[in-house]
Amino acid sequence: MTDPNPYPTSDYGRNTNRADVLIVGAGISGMTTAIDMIRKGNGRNFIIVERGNQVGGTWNDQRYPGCCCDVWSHLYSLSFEPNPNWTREYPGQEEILDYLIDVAHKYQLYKHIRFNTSVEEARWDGATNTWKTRIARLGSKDSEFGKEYTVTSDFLVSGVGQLNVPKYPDIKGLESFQGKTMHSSRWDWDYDLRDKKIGIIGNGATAAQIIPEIAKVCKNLTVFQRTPNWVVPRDDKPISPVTQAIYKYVPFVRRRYRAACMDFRESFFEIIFDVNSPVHDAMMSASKDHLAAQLPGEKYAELREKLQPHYEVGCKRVIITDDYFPTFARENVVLETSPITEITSNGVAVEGDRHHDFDLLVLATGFKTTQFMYPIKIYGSNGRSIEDIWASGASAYLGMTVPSMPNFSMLYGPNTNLGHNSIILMIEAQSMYINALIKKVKAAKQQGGSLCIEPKPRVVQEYNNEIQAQLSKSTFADPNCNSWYKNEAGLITNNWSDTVVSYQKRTSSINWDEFDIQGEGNVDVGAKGKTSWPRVVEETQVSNTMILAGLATAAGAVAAGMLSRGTLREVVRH
Ligand code: NA7
Repeated sequence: MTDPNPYPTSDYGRNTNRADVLIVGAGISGMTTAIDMIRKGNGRNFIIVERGNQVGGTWNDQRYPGCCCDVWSHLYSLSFEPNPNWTREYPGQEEILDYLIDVAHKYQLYKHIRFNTSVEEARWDGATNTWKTRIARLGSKDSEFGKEYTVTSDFLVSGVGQLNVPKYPDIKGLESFQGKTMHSSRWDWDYDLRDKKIGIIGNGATAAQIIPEIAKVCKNLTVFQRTPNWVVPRDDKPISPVTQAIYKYVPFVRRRYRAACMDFRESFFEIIFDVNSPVHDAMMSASKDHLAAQLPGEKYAELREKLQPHYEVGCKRVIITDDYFPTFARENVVLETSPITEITSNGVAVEGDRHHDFDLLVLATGFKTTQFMYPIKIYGSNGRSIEDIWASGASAYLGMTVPSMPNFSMLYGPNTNLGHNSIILMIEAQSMYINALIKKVKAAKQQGGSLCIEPKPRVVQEYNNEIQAQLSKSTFADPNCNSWYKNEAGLITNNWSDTVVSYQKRTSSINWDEFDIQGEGNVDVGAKGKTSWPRVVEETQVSNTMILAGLATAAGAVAAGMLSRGTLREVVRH
């Protein structure tokens, strides 16, 4: 008998483009989902498509000077891939990217990833219970094989996140500027900043990192601020080689430190959800004191007034920095608060008939955050588009699943962003939940069937009513400020409404009654219609006092043991 398939092929058909799971995006979300497939027994039959040329998602895109994370490095890492070697308390972009590249290598993710590849459109095929996803080849040689192809998968995962597509400001004349223009997330390092006149539009978390760096080298810098931000001290410092060694060889200490970081950050939740809490007041005072200390005296009174926000703290992302305010004391830096009227061929005009000339215009104007999945077109059961489902604002059950979108999940989707803690904690919880959904679809396939699983619209509606009611009491809802957390209608589509721990608890089981499940092979994968798994416990479980008491007791027991052995030896000797 002749072998019908004499050439070895990969499970995740490289040439046939057939896989159990298609993951869109090789950032932290896509990587974590893929790694959990491997770790949780869902196999390696997955393809990851990535528009960029490297893993890392936002950490591969944000290459601007000064780019770093505003969450401590030991908390901004995967719980199952701790990194004792972080060199600073707050990690820089390149160090985070290095970490993610190492993790991708460790789990051999590169062989699954197709870089320079863009998802154009995904359509659910109800006849076969599969997704057909149209992929464009962006690389020049690759596209000689054909500009597009289709991947067929049983499950589709979006890991594109919320900070993926740059938002260019809608300002008259932007196209007419003849100098160099750069969006912050598309930095051109070949452009020499020395002796240049630079304008930067925006003063959010990104601009606050760029401004101190470029001010040091450019001729002059004008910062266009529309709304001031709450800024608090950062207190970043290197982590010494000795401390790194302790974290490496005494992992308990590192875990303890991470738990302490987690506890501290979780306590910040009250700043946003209880304006009467002492921690809310403390945050406002810390910010005001920071401003007064960094720009002191009468000389800077006018500057301080311009930089002082007049809305609830937490409504916009609080900025954590020590070098932002002092930059405005530099001779070569100007804070421009008059509204921009127009961008001209050689600069920016502001109200009051004034004009600033520039060589470079930096657009630190954020991302298209409320148009989740943009610009990918997705059509679910009966051809219904996600745009149609989200006509009045994006929403998803637990931020992951969407009615009429079978066998589909998102990470870092609607209402899962945090104002107070590390997003990686949320992503890990989502990845485990999504892997439980994938497991059920795979189990049906192994039985020779196929399933179609989507959340019940009533469940999703009730869930959204609940979280929106909670969010309406938060500082995110303050009508005196706009932020990337809300859509144009003012609906908070981006942020989670509670603590990380509450999200972890809520997403550590699936109640299958909450889903419409159709098709053959609906294998019971859990007890009482529910599948559960342990959440990743990050917070402190046992107090330091108890640990010290435990250590004292243990030390006492050891000492007593040694003493009695010594006494015994003495007895034997005599
Ligand atoms: P953000 O936080 O969305 O900030 C965008 C900034 O750009 C903000 O200061 C805006 O002013 C300003 N902006 C946007 N459009 C305009 C126009 N048309 N005119 C003037 N100013 C404008 O983006 P970032 O990149 O800083 O940060 C995003 C997240 O990335 C951050 O929170 C971290 O989680 C990482 P506004 O405040 O709206 O008046």
